[in-house]
Amino acid sequence: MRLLLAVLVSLAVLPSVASAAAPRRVLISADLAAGLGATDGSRTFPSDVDDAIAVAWAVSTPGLDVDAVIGHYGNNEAAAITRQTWTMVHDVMGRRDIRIEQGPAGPMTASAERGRGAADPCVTPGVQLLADELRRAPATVLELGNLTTIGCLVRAFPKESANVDELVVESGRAPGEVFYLREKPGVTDTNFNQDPYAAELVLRELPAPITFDPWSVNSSTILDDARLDRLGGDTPIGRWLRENIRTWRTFWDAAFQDMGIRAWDQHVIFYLQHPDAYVVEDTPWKVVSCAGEGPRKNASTDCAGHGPTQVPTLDAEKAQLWLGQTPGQTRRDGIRTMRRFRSPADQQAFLDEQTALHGPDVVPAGPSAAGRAAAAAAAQGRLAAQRRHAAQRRASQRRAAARRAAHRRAVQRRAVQRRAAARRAHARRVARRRAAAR
Ligand SMILES: [Ca+2]
Repeated sequence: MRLLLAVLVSLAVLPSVASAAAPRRVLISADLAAGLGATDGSRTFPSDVDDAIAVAWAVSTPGLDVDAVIGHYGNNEAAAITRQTWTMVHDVMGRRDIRIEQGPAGPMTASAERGRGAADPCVTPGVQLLADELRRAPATVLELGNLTTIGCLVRAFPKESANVDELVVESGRAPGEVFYLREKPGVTDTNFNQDPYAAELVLRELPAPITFDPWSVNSSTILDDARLDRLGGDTPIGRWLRENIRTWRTFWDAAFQDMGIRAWDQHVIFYLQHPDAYVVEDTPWKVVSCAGEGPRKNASTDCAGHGPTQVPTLDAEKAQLWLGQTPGQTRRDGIRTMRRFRSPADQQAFLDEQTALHGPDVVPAGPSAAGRAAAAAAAQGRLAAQRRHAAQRRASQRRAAARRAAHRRAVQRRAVQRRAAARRAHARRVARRRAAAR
């Protein structure tokens, strides 16, 4: 997810699929911190909740087969995050078949600067688990936080990293894009900024396609209070999520008056289920360094939003990831970014399916009217989405069939022409032989 540096609030924070056919095998790396407070003494704000909603949604979705979740530093400390992931996935959702381990507790940047060794953040059960799972079979990897886990995989397990079939990441921005929320600046791309070193390593060296869920998408949609009040319906995970996002809602509302919360990481989950719901483009990329001198540190750099009047929260920004055409860009096959929803109906489906936590583990139980309404809404949302995607698949199949038919006709036409030409040439040879015989 994404996050933010805060703004008017002393320190706000926030950190930050395939369908039909066989389920898509998925491994998730995340900083799932819903319900956690300030555990390291340096924070005064609660932790963002989007990873929890995203992971619960992925685990509940029939088209996704989640085999492992790695908990790492970001929205909170790695150990607390990993414990919270166990609680939610194993205890509340009852999915003890999903393996969970602790990943990096800090950025690769630091280890790169001080040289590797005992404090190397990559030496963790979580990075090992990710490598083990990839050795077992290829999988799609989702990164809902900073890219340290994946950077560690690339560096320590290059062979296994070749088994990533696609990496989907919540991070990035258009070139020069300044982040505003309710017209307030000062927010940053927290996932990228926590470890630009690992992010650049992954961009350069991971062989798989990488798809980004950038600011224009991840900040685009608010889960409003009415939806949050019925998130997950009358189920254990629904009740747990509603309980554990309460503090964050209060905090967020005070900071941004959003009347709800932003759905940052959740786009990664919806994209896997409905890739056609977004406009996705191949993109060049560039890491823009925000390092600078003087009391305002980076006020003279090219980073978006920086300058003599920049808000203080951007003083700590290390670098920005620009996805799009820009001087000094790097281009590599397979780097893609979502730009926006394809249509308002797609955005509506994103909200509806997420609110229902669409999936077999989330069957609203009991006689409550709210539960029945949520079930009906969920069923309707699923049906509408299935119809829409079936229609898209049929249209796509018709176009492919038309292309194949045209190709067959062209091949047949050329074959007929070749045979006719051969017959004419043969007739000419026969005529010449006869003329010579006479
Ligand atoms: Ca996150």
